[in-house]
Amino acid sequence: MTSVSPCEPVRETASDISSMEIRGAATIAAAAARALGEQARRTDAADPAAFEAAMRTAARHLYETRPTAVSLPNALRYVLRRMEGNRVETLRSSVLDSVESFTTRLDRAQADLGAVGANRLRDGDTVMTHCHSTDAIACIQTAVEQGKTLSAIVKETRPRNQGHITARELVEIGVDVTLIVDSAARRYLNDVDHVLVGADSIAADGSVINKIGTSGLAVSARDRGTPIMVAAQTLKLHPATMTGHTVEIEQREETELIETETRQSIGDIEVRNPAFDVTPPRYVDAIVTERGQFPPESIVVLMRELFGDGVAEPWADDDPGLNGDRTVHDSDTASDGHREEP
Ligand code: RI2
Repeated sequence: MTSVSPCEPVRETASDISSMEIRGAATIAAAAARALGEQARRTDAADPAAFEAAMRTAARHLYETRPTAVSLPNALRYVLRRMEGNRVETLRSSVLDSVESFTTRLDRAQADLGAVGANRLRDGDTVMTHCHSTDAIACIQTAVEQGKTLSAIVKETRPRNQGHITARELVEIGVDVTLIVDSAARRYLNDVDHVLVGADSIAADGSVINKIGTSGLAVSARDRGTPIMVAAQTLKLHPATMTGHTVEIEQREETELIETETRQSIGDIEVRNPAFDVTPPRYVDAIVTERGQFPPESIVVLMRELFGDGVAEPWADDDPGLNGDRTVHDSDTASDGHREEP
């Protein structure tokens, strides 16, 4: 099997995803799909087999960037599964069509999800956020567009402070924002009507894999009786978890936490920087999707409807089935996939 190097836009997108220049599960998915479109446009393949091989190589390159957000393999799967034709030109146009339909569906899903989530928010409510999620922001934005006045307590979300992005976007849409350090969350939970977070992956058992710190926040919120709402379009459903696979929790660079010099001045320590954690379903009140809201325990029904029972890995030369190589690093499980819907 010939192996060609991915085109420049694919390599750039992959590098930007790894470095988190491109971040957020939905944004990563859209960028990966667009990069596949660029690969299709630029592939100068002599025959259909060479074209397909080039597409698979590009998809693998993108797949290997970050392991936790299932939106990435789901996006790659959506595009590659619709690649069809027995001429290079037909294959190319099928990829370009599916990239376009994928991004259109993504936008529509987020708008529909926003409307569902907005119904849970009442005029005058205060929401606590963690990290930055476009799905979560969509709920708040729709509620504001409906004429509701909302306030937000925004956790800064160490180590990369994505809370600053949330704060800026919420200010732009007219929400009163209070920024807090992560460790102040419990203190402010009494002032909050909802905890609202996004997700990188949702497992078949309803576990939510999201930015590190989500699970601690959920436990504290449950203790205070504050409802926890997860905004996650179905692109975040992880179909491989239906067959018992688990989700790898990304470990990022130590330097995100501490500068090398400071670390050396402390002495011989280990530094761990997991990017995500797993919130068990018992701490989650509702998973809000574009298909409606679900108690976490029933998300598997939607997952079966969307993915069936099997999940392929169409970027592998022998397509052995998704995520066989992915291991779990957390005590709870989560998983990966997508059939007709992104
Ligand atoms: P949307 C982010 O991960 C956060 O964990 C966020 O909750 C999740 O992606 C979903 O984002 P990271 O890429 O798809 O910042 O809702 O590590 O935008």
